[in-house]
Amino acid sequence: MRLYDTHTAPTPRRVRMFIAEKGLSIPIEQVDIMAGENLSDAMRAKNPMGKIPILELDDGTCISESTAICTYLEALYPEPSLFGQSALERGVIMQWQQRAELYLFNQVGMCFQHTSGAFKDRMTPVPDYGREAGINASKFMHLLNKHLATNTYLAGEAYSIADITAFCAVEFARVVKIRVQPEHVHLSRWLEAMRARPSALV
Ligand SMILES: N[C@@H](CCC(=O)N[C@@H](CS)C(=O)NCC(=O)O)C(=O)O
Repeated sequence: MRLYDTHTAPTPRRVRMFIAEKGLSIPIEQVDIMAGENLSDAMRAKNPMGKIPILELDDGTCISESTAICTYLEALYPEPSLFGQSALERGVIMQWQQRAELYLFNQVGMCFQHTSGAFKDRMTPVPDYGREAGINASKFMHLLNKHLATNTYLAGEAYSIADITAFCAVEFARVVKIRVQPEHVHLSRWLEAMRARPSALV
């Protein structure tokens, strides 16, 4: 097994953190997305979407989409569970995973891509769209702060993949100057707890 990774990018970080939380050791190959290495014919043969991360299995099968990679690893290595075990746990965790991905992670990503022009060699930035996405991300951070007033982690008492997704989004949001606000005491408490985990350093 091998993970194609870009160390500075937030999506592959989600998979690196997941691997660290599982206590796994998977060889990593760096791909320079700023230089467009992810867009080569060889990389597109592994992921036609031209995105990183990609998990390549020993038989050459490639799995991309970070949640799909984590789903595969969870099935192979169920402990510690990061997707939940009971039907209720799985449902609640996936609910927060989807919320964190759609309303926070993707919004931060769109804000970055459309306001920075970092990928203008491969897309047409629409700055107004990027700014709107940034506003959406900020709104979700307010919602998350309220939710974390009565929940240790996103899905309740158990740390899960939803925390990893939200954490990588909040950390990357600083690049587009979206920050946890002083009044976000609950979000700050959660953020510090996330930063204290060894997986935050990979
Ligand atoms: N939905 C995909 C998103 C992957 C993605 O957008 N990766 C970014 C890095 S954070 C990328 O490879 N960007 C390079 C490009 O767009 O050319 C996933 O969850 O894996």
